[in-house]
Amino acid sequence: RDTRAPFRFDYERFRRSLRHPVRGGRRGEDPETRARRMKIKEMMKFAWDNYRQYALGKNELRPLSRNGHIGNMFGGLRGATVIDALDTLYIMELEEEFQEAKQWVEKSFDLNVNGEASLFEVNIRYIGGLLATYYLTGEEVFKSKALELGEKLLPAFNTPTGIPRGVINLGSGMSWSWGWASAGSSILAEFGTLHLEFLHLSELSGNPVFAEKATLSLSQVRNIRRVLSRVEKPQGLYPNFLSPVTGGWVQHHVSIGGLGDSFYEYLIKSWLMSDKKDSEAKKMYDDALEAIEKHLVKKSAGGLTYIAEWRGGILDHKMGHLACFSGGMIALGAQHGPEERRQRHMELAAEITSTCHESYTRSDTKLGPEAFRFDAGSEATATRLSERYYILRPEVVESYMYLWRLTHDPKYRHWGWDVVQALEKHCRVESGFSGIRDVYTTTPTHDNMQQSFFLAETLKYLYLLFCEDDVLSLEDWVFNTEAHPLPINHTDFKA
Ligand code: DMJ
Repeated sequence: RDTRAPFRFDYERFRRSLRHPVRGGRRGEDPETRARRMKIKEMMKFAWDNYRQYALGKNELRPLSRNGHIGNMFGGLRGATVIDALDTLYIMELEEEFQEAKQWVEKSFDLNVNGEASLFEVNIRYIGGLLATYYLTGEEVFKSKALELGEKLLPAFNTPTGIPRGVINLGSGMSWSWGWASAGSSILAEFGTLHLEFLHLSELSGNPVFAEKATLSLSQVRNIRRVLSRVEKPQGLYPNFLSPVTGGWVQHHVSIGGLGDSFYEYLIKSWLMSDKKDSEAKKMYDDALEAIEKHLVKKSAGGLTYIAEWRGGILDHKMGHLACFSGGMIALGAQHGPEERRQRHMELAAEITSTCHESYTRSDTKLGPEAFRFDAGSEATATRLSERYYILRPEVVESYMYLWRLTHDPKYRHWGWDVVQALEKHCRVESGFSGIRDVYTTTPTHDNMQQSFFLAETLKYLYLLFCEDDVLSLEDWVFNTEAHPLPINHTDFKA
């Protein structure tokens, strides 16, 4: 018989451990900054109101046909936009809208579903969104839903190596690899993007039955590290496909963009979230970045710094929009360590961010394409028709936000404001915001989709760019890869 008293997370103590009020408290900004922030808040309200009116309970809004989209990424779960929007609504003090979203979670968010979900997407959007909203508000409903859903993800780890497979049936617990991933492999950016959320699931588990599982979940993510540190890395690089059966690489494609991206992000953020105690994560990040600098960072003929992709030793001179988060990540990681390294990394971060900015300014809409290249005479522009679209992605403004916070160079706010204006001009339609099919025409066709990450990330990062630094301070929070803030564990805090 277990006689231990059930664990209860001490929320009040946690709040006292924060160094800044979550929504900030500093004053003194100029009227223009405030007006710009208010404009972004209005955009969020517009995106939310239209979703609520036409698509509440579906996963995304289709703003042209004015209906909802469900898709097949979330295994029957609904309300991806609600969960992704919660913390942004809260931070922006859209109180009424936050209450609407909360009520939907309380009354309609059903976890008893039976469909095939992406472990990664459910983790970053649903678990991340619920955890962040719990930490911001202390409302139990968000914690209990996060824990319940977290438990449903655990069977994906039942593989010979403990490296989870990408797809899980949330009802049966059966899991398998993506059909498109070579030879039944798992994806680096997917199994490498669980650590932050799973640590918090562990931390919060109050129910002894769940605690047992959560402890298990903690060891599951630790095991991922173990497998990765053992496997040989070609030139110190991490390929994107790994077999969950043998623990060996399946294909030698390396990318800091799609398929690889957030694995690197979660290494440096795991270290920051642990109050700089998780030195294993820091070392893995430092080593990986060193290999990236050595083998993938290049300068174009026109002087633009970019990070190429690597295919079995051959460079592909291409950067995806997704890879543009790396400016922010490298700047964040540069704050620590010897001065020479700090300066070199801050420069690299600024140069990459500037290249990503160029990919925006060189288009007719002033929004960036899905991928841009540095070959055959092209410099930061898309060369293929299939790469000219923009789906409201956040990575470029994410880097502006970090670079602004870490340098206070006003150009980042100017660049961010240019994006706001371009979004208003080309993506705002009568009933929401839509992606566009070609950034190189001023009369673009809309894709009829308001992605949930537009509310979770793009609008949140833009808003934070025009906030004082104590709103979701980087001293208290790390953002998960869907921009959901998770608290740093202040180990020196005495109650
Ligand atoms: C988001 O879901 C996350 O930022 C993820 O890490 C990458 N893709 C989208 C946004 O582009």
